[in-house]
Amino acid sequence: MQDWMVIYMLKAIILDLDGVVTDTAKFHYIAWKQLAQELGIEFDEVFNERLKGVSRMDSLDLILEHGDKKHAYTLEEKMILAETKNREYRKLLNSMTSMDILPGIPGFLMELRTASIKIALASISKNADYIVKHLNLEDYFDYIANANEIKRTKPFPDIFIKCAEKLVVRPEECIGIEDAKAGVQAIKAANMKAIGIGTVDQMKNADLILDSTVLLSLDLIKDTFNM
Ligand code: B16
Ligand code: MG
Repeated sequence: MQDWMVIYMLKAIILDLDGVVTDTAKFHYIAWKQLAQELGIEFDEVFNERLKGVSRMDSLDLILEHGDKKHAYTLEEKMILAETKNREYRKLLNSMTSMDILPGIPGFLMELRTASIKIALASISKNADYIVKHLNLEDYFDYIANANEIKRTKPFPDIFIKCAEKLVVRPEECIGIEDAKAGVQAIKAANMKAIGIGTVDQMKNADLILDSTVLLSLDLIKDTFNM
């Protein structure tokens, strides 16, 4: 039988964290801005947008390049700079509570639980566990990917494939939800259906585009993907 004739059952939903479950961009912004100021680099909210879904070290490289300081630091120095930013960032994360969960997400997670659909978290943030704990959401996730164990970051599919393996489901039985272009690419490369949270322009490769997490529902997913 041809693959396109197969109707897969929906067995798992794999969510990105930042921009899907919560919004840490404002905290990243404050912490990166502080570091950029110390380094004499201009940093604003427009530039901060470019760092969404980008790993910590890659974000630092982009900031240094933006400030014409691409080759000004050794790898060791860059690691210290990234660690300095992370310390500030974690201080800011301490203020997070379940009030910081994005609209619609608690109800959606509960709906998935009730329907026995597995849930995983595919975030490249090395602070993912810490954030999930602050949001009081630990009990919802069957698996939280450990970014330290993922060699190739998004747009490579590795983190989504790892989640499917850990949940013991086929990629075709999963739906991934992302807010970053590289994240949507990673989901598609993993052979999963992708829901993009954002504008049509940013999310054009997603199979379903929603402008807010508040619109997420199991019925909509089942109708859209015929699963
Ligand atoms: P950390 P996601 C990403 O999370 C953020 O969008 C991005 O801005 C951040 O630089 C990256 O995590 C790394 O975060 O410094 O905590 O390891 O969207 O993949 O959930
Ligand atoms: Mg994200």
